[in-house]
Amino acid sequence: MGKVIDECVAAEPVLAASRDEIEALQLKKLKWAVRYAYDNVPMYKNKYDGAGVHPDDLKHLDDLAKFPFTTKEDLRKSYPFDMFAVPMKDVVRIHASSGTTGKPTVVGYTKGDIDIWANLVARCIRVSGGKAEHKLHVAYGYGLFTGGLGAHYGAEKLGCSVIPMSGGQTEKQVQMILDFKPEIIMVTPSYMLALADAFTQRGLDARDTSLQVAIHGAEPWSEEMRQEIERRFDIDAVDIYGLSELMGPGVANECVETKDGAHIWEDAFLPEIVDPDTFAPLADGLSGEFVLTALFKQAMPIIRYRTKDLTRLLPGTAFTHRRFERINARTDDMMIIRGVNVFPSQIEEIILQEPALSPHYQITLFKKGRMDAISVAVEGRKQSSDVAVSQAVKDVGGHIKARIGISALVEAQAPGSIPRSQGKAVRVIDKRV
Ligand code: DLL
Repeated sequence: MGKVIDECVAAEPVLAASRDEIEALQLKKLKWAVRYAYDNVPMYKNKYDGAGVHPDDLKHLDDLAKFPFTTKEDLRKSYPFDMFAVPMKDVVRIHASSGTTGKPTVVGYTKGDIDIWANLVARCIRVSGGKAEHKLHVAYGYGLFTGGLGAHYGAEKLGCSVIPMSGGQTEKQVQMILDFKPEIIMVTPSYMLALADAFTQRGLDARDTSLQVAIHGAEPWSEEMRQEIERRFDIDAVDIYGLSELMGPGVANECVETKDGAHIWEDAFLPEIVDPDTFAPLADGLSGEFVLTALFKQAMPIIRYRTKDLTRLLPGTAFTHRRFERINARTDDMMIIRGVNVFPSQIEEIILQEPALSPHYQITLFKKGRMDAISVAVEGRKQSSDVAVSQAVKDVGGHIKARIGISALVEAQAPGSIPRSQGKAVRVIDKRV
């Protein structure tokens, strides 16, 4: 075991609890959570009564599969506060996620919920190698989005000196990093790459900054992107996962010493994988939709939430809490082009394997006559020759055809012209409607 792992386990022995201990703890908390949801939120009572299940039926962890799922639709129907289980006087924070369509989903927190959230994010920072003596630059957006404040409270809890920069103002971000010399940064991976470009534009080498660790999440990112970030900043980059419905960032985090996938904090959440078509539970190791239950929430209980994220559960390594495979696709980001199922991450993987291209890209879906068509805008790196870029463009088109089975119009744009993300990257523009 490495030093960080040892220190984390010493601070929180639950990270090394045996499977039996974890499952016993989960069962105890799960019984509480399901009963609490049933007793305090009419949506759960109606759903469970309708399905003929009752909190008393929960004797083993497997019994949870008898209970209906909770979906984004349930949250939308409860807009804004119908899923709150406590009176407003006990709610100390409200967040909302905008989503791409329809009403936002709203999440409330009691003081106790915020405390647990902060402790879990503090744990995430610790397993990433963060310590109380570090300065931590938060470039996730502050506001209704959970990223900024979630990271902030966790970092403060650990005792870090927090720099609450929020997203955007790229020039100022660079200046603050140069002047305040943070050791840690929490930011989306796509914005981290935009920051790398901003350093280069100023004639600076991003490898010379004080940064040692980046904690990236809120959007999918590939192993190739990790390597690019680590190389350009000469740092360790680790994965943090979360979603507002469950809490925010901090549901899971990768250990900096193993970098082999995020550990789900199983003392606070119960993960399941279900078949995305039949919704039947799947065993560990099999890929499907990630379903999560929060075992502690008071203001807004969440039982069996269908995240739409696709992954599979893996055994613990650094810690006994299970890991999951890096999330690079969602059930709702699948594009169907002339009958072929395509995920943006498949195209990203191909682009990032071309050394002459920058990691920035944008996919556009459009109509060509009655048929769906797809174009992919890529950029050459500044130092790449025109010949190398046009060969790379050809290769990307060829690989998309060969590996995915569709014809895409691949076009190179001038370096710097593809819009840079300031938070979550927009990878697909749909012009078909
Ligand atoms: O993105 C919370 C968060 C903030 C997580 C900062 C990590 C860091 P939402 O806006 O509700 O919450 O979006 C949640 O983002 O269901 C995934 O599809 C995606 N996502 C989050 N983290 C990762 C990750 C925040 N590490 C949705 N890898 C989730 C891939 C991620 N996708």
